[in-house]
Amino acid sequence: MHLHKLEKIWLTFGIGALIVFLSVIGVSAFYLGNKPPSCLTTINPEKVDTTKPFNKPGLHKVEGKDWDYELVFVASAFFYDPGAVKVPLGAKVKVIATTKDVIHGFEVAGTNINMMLEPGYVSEYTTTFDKAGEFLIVCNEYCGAGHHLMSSKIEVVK
Ligand SMILES: [Cu+2]
Repeated sequence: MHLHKLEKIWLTFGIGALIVFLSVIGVSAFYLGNKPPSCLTTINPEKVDTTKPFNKPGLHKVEGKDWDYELVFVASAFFYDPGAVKVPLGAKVKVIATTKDVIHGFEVAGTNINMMLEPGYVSEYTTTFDKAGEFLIVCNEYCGAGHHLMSSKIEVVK
């Protein structure tokens, strides 16, 4: 089989690039241990009410961590617990949420918090609330007949 000179160059370049990319991914995954940053925390969805921190939904002050507060939410058909919560302005808050039954959404309108809550997994997002006002939490994953009734709110107060 006769290969044109340019074909040889492109084949060499293509195979070389493939080897480089696979080596980079291989070293990153198997030697450095990198993996996608999601779904790292799991939970038994039937024992959410008795599992920390979901046994006490709401805002909790924490010490000695990179954030000032933990805001714990439990979603279930068709409401969020707590149904409303006050957060001090400027506080760095870690939002921790899960669901007891089906997949729910957790979008805080007007912010960039937008998580999917899956049964068996814990979703987390750390943010600083630096704008005062009321922020509506809505479910953006269709979860059943009462989906449109599902809401909560975060009030950022001075
Ligand atoms: Cu829903």
